[in-house]
Amino acid sequence: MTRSPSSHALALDPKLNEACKTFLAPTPTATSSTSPNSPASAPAKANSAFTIENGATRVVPGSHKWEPGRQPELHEIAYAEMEAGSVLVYTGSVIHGGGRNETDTNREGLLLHNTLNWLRQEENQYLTCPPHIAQHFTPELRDLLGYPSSYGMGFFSTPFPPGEGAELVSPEALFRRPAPHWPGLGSQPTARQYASADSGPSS
Ligand SMILES: O=C(O)CCC(=O)C(=O)O
Repeated sequence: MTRSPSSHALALDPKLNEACKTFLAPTPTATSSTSPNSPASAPAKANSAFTIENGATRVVPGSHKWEPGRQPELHEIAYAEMEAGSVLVYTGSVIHGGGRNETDTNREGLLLHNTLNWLRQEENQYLTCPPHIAQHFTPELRDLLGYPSSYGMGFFSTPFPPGEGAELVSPEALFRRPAPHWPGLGSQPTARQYASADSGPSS
C-alpha cells in the first residue's frame, strides 16, 4: 500500500471485499463449513498477462474440501490464464501457487491477501505502512490493513484517551524510552507520560 498507491482502489473494491467477507467475516451470515477452514482469501490482479508459459497461478478447484494430504492429479489443476487487469479471487485454503516462468519477461501481479484480524498477516502491514504513512490513508483502508482498535487481539493501547483506562504503552513509546517497570517491579510511567513521549522524537 505504501509502495503502490494505485493498489488502494483494488483493496477497497466493494465487490472483492464482499467476496472476502463471505469467507472471513465472523458473522452469522458466513457459512460455517467454509469459514473455519478459510483463514485467508485473496484477489490476485494480473498486472501483465498471466499465461501457462509465464507461470499463471495454478489452482486446484474444490481442494479446500479435500481430506488432508490428498495430492492433485495433473488433470485437476486449473491455470488462471488472464489478460492484464483481470482478477482471480480464491480462498487461501484451496491448493494454489505460482508456476515456473519459462519466458524471458516477468509476470507481474498484485496480490492482496485478506485474513481474519486475529491471525498473523502474510506481509507485516504495520512495518510497510507505519502510522506516519497510514495516517494519510482513508479510514477504510486503515481498517483493512489491521489498524482498527481491537481490545481482543493485537492491541497496543487501551481504546481510551492517554491517561484514562489501564496503563498500557504503545510500541512507539517503547522504542524511544527505556522499558517500563511493571507493577511490583518498580515505578511505572503513566500513559500520559508515554503519550507525551510519543509526540516527538527522543532527545
Ligand atoms: O504467484 C502467484 O500467482 C500466486 C502466489 C501465491 O500463491 C500466493 O502468494 O499466495
